[in-house]
Amino acid sequence: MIREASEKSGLILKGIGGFYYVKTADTVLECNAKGIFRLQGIKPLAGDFVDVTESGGGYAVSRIHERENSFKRPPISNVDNFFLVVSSVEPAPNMLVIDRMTVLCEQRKIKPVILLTKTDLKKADDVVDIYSRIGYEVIDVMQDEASAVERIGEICNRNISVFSGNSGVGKSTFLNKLMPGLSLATNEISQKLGRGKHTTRAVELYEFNGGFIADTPGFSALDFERDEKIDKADLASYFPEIDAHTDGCFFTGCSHTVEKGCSVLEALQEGLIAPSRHENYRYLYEEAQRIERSRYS
Ligand SMILES: Nc1nc2c(ncn2[C@@H]2O[C@H](COP(=O)(O)OP(=O)(O)OP(=O)(O)O)[C@@H](O)[C@H]2O)c(=O)[nH]1
Ligand SMILES: [Mg+2]
Ligand SMILES: [Zn+2]
Repeated sequence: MIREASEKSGLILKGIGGFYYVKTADTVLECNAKGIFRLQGIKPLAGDFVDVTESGGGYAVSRIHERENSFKRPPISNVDNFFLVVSSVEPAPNMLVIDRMTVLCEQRKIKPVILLTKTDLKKADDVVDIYSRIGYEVIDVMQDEASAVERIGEICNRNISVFSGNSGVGKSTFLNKLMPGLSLATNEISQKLGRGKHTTRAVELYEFNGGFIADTPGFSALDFERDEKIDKADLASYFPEIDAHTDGCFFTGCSHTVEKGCSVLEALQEGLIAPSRHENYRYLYEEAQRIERSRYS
């Protein structure tokens, strides 16, 4: 949701090297952050709505208004729409990365939208099937570019949206199509590494359709360590199609991974749940369990 800026309050468009660029009602101010944030272990984020005060001849962020939500990767707050950008090839879809991201969105009560790129090079019907079946919107941007642009315009109207995904999937490339004149740097895939080159270096919000869209640095599958806490007891509720089948389980507290009389496992057998989704659920469940154990031992 876009909040109304004043002369001394506004939205952080970008934070880099200890500077924050705050869009107030009439301009963009380059600001430091007040020392109090560091003492409190809080870092202002792109997407934060903040108050600004004059400080030592310049400006400083003096208060961060309450966040509706925030992500660590990409570092951004107050997200309304999360576009998970997935390319069919270079890099090929990594279902575990996709499912980690959908879980983080669901945890924040955001329905992710999958933006599929590079289908001019290779189709990705499995991605379309798996994610549209569970109720996520999948937009193949190469299938019909004009209607993709129109649909994304509708979704992004007057709110804050983010483009996130592996390095090299084409986030910046598509944002350039969405906002002609933007001219974001894009880069070829490294032939040697077979992945993107981390061309985009910082999260940055751009004005679009009465709201803002963020381009973000890509991550690689290896980047995910344990920086996001997921409670294993809640994990099933972050997989809509698993959540829909938990009512009939024989055991209360069923983990839906191995139990007898598990209605989720039955649904999996019947083909109602995609094998990759359940496999990743299991993986994330076991990971959450390991993390919980290491925390309490
Ligand atoms: N054929 C084809 N190439 C694409 C498409 N989208 C992006 N590319 C190419 O993919 C490469 C990487 O695109 P970028 O837009 O830089 O990727 P990015 O996701 O912004 O990457 P980072 O900034 O590193 O996270 C560029 O060479 C693009 O031209 C597409 O739909 N089809
Ligand atoms: Mg980029
Ligand atoms: Zn179960």
